[in-house]
Amino acid sequence: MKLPKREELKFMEDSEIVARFVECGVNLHPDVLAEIKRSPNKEEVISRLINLARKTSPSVLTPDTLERLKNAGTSDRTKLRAGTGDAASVVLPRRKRPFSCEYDSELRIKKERDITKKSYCQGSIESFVAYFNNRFERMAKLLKSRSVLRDSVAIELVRSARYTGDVKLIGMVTEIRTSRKGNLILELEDPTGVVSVLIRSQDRELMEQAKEVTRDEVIGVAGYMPSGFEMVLAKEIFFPDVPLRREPRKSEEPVALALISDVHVGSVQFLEETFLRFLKWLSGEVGTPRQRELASRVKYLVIGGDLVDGVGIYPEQKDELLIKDIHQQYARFSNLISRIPEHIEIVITPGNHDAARQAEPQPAIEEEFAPALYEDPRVHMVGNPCYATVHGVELVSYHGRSLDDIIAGVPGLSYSSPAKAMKILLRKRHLSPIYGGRVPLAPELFDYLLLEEPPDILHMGHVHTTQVDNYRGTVVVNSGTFQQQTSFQRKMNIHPTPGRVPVIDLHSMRTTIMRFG
Ligand code: D5M
Ligand code: FE
Ligand code: ZN
Repeated sequence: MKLPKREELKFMEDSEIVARFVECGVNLHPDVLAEIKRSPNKEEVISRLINLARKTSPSVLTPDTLERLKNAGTSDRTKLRAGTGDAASVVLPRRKRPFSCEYDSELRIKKERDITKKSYCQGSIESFVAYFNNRFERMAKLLKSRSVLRDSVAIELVRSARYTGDVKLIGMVTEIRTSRKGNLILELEDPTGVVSVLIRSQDRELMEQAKEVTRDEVIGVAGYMPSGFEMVLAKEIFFPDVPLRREPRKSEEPVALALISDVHVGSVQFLEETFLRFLKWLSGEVGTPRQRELASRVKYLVIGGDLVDGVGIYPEQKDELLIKDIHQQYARFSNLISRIPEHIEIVITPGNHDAARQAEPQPAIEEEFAPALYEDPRVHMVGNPCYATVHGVELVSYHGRSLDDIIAGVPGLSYSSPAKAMKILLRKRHLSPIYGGRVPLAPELFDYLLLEEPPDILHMGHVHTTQVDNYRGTVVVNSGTFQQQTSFQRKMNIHPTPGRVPVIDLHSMRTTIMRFG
């Protein structure tokens, strides 16, 4: 095979840079091209220049436009020196407009449900009391709206007045223990008191249900208080759940939503080739006619956290990092994102590997670490969880860290079927109920993790396994990863499914899993 000469290689690189700009409808002045090539951080400079071009829409990106970028107060890390000259720019033909361009964007991010820039959390005892009160009140209201629990009473009543007979209660589970005889005892608390609830091991069906109960969630119990007994004997347990007959909302327009997460840029296991194939498909460059048709309908992309691998996330992580600087990791990520076609709107939430507060709810990734993402007019940088309406369809996107606790705590669950764990969280109407487990919870005055309304789409990631399911009309999606199995995951017996992307047609609400791996 004949190897390309040095000049040819260099030419390929130039045309690649030029093509990146042309894809966004901008031609590049040769001086600017030369400037980009001189820059020590090409990745970041290219994506930031593309962002600038997107905002100002010049037909040619000239040294003058560059000057404006410099004056816009960008950080020193990415400043470019502008050159001069009047050589002709390189012109390439523009691509055909994809189908989804025919429809206006209809994305509303519910900022009132986003913690970004409004954390009041102080971490004091009082704030924990206020946080759990907010959770209890709102969850109790959800439970009370179920007809079966309308006649529930305050715990104080069964505790004080030597109560006997049938009783219905709503309370927060403060403790779960197994008795010597194998019965299950739940401590249930409401603002008026605490009571023990006994689930007998011989009540097989009830025991099965009770296995799903976790600490700090709010449940309803129907039971019986025998005379002279200190505990309520449970007959039934009620989770807030999702109504059985609920008509899921649909979009009038035939547009589609792609969901990804856990890209882990910077990790030696990041599958860049696979990710590039995904980007090529989004751009309509690869795939069967049907796959291209679907790509042309993708109008939204949600990225549910773990954009990069981060630095110092776990011991010995350094050995598994290809890019060891967090800024550089985000620069590379932004560069990849800048290749996404113009017409796609992008929602980005943080995960536990990202540069954001670790405690949930997480505010958006900090601007200082990912300036290019903030400059990109197509990108919405939001918190975790994120609540949004897309063409009338209610979407909740949550990174999914609580799945670790649910999978570890509920028997019969595994990392290979995350949708089961996600359905349990839907039944609990809470994204991250357990305090003091693996998920750090911030005691905000408002519980941002509570699912007040059942969503039409529940999106999570974190477990690196793609799976799609439906629970009572809610599309339940785990969007997998673009990272190969890590040594830690090998030890934990976790087998990721990288390169699979769920795409939801918002009109039919059908999901297609695209495979790029
Ligand atoms: O999580 C990637 C995968 O690794 C996900 O399946 C959870 C699992 N994981 C992460 N941390 C832990 C701990 N501490 N225990 C058990 N399993 C874990 P990522 O967030 O991408 O690192
Ligand atoms: Fe991850
Ligand atoms: Zn994660």
